[in-house]
Amino acid sequence: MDSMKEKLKKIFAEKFGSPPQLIIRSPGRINIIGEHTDYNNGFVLPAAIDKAAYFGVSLRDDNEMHLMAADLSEDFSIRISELKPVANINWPNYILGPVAQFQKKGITLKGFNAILMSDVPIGAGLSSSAAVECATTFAFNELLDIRLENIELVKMSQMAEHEYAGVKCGIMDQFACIMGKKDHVIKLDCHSLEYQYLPFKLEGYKILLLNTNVKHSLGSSQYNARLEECEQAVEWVKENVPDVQCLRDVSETMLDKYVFPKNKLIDKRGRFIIQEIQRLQKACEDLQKGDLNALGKKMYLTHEGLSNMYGVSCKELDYLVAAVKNNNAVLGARMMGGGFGGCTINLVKEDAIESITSGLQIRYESEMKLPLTYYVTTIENGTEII
Ligand code: GAF
Repeated sequence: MDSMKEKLKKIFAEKFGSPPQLIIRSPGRINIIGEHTDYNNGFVLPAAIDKAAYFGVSLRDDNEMHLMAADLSEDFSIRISELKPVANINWPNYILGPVAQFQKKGITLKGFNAILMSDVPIGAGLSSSAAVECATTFAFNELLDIRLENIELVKMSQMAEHEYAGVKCGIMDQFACIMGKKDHVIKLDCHSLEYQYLPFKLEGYKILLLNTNVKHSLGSSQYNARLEECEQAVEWVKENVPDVQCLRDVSETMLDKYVFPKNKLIDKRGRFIIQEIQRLQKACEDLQKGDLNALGKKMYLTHEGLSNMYGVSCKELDYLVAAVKNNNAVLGARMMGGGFGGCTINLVKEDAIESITSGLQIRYESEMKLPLTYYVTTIENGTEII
């Protein structure tokens, strides 16, 4: 963290003449279990991690925004009065989107200079975009002393993703990013937004992320398609059970009666979500009992469901989960995040990491024709000033 901060300060001073007024660290996230449940008003179990976006910013006297993505050596400028999503490059949208959210609240921002650096791998399913959105809302809330509550910043960052990145995401990523707490996972009820921090004690085990290096960008249209499929399932149930608002309110018996006869695919999508919400509740009990074995088994079940029922995996993710499934040193593994690429999350015995990764790298690269990268990650605090 310190070296990123020093590097950012130096680049900022070289580019804009003085160091930034404020530097924010804003983390990526993992999710232990509870995938695609957030936009169905279910529960999720995410945590903020050691990989993060770093955002240095200083106000200007005019209304120009001068942005730089230091890792890409790319610049971008626009006047605040001309704010709109950018079509040909992605990264400015994760800063412009949050700025637009302040404007929507009637809060006019002044111009600013900003530099972005990040060690959250892009397209790896670790929410590199939420990290930047949250860094931006958090920074302006501080810099202009706006005093919005953290939960408001979470919602603004989520809306930025909807409006400037075109992904109708749930609230999990931005919530985990801003609300993360060191060594704890967050059990979040995505309906009421009530949450609870559960200690995540791994004793002898580590969280290993295996990156397929399949960029999950293709997934954004499929992500929105899954959202619509879930809405369709709810609509069919609602015709018969008017109280139902979301899949959280639907039972498998209701699917049997009102969805299965109409469309088998929509039934499978909905059934996965209902089972996943229940699985998460049980997984939290495992965690509270310290039964990591039982938790791990549920992670494998989640993967099976995401792959066979929800249809958001890919051959590379399936390969990596299958490769560790019968290994006694691995308690659980599954694809993580939106899907169609990105990382698997694995709970692995610390002393087995070296042998697992070295063997797997060779096999994966030869069979999938892609490099396999990996990160041993830790759970850290959410977005903060550094
Ligand atoms: C992506 C989304 F941004 C989240 O809101 C969540 O739905 C996740 O996919 C799947 O659980 O990360």
